[in-house]
Amino acid sequence: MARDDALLKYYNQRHRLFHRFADGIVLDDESWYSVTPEKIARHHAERIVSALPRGRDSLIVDAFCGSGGNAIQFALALARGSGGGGGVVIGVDWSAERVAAAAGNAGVYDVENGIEFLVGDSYRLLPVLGKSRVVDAVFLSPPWGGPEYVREDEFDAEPFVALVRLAKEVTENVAIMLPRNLSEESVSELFGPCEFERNYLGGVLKTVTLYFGCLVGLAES
Ligand code: MGP
Repeated sequence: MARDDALLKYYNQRHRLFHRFADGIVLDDESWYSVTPEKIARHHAERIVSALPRGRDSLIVDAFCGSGGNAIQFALALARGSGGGGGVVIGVDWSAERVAAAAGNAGVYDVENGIEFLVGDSYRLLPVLGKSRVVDAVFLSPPWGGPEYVREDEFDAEPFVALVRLAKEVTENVAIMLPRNLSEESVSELFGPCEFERNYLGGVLKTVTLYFGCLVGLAES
């Protein structure tokens, strides 16, 4: 890690990514720069879980689960009963190695029983899951093309319009995490009605999240 200058800045933030980093968290190169920092992932989870129907178990699909940063927080929020019930998370990633790391990372947070991991392409798996399970929410944190996204003045989210549409065929309750240089003005034109949220860490803007369906306009944390 120390040999790779590009990843060193993420390594230096490792306890912000996972506060239990030292207990055995494993990340591959892509996860270092794309995992959601824990406080932001916890916020996503609290907000989404608290918006789901009460009185029954919920199913949340984390369609690009990577090394598990968001899936772990969803499982913790469901276990805390933040939505009034329990439930399960399905985490999907195309990389078997990354899924194995995510499963181990879930064990570090004692939520390995709260997450079912699938290896595969979410563009293919989402429609299958939608037909076979009642999915309450889909969370999307897709690859943005690497850390170079910041070089553009404005991020073009058009390539993700079809992904959001695909997820909405599974459930109206969709959230997608996108780069901080996405302009709020472009969003309604591209994605239609949704809520645009800026995610700060230590006063610094890190990412933005768009919410759809019943996830709009709820809990602050
Ligand atoms: P960053 O801009 O690469 O890092 O990513 P940072 O710490 O803001 O660096 P700085 O030098 O610009 O200050 C910021 C956050 O965006 C990361 O912590 C990830 O949560 C998220 N992120 C970054 N990338 C490249 C991706 C990506 O490709 N996909 C997803 N889903 N999230 C990403």
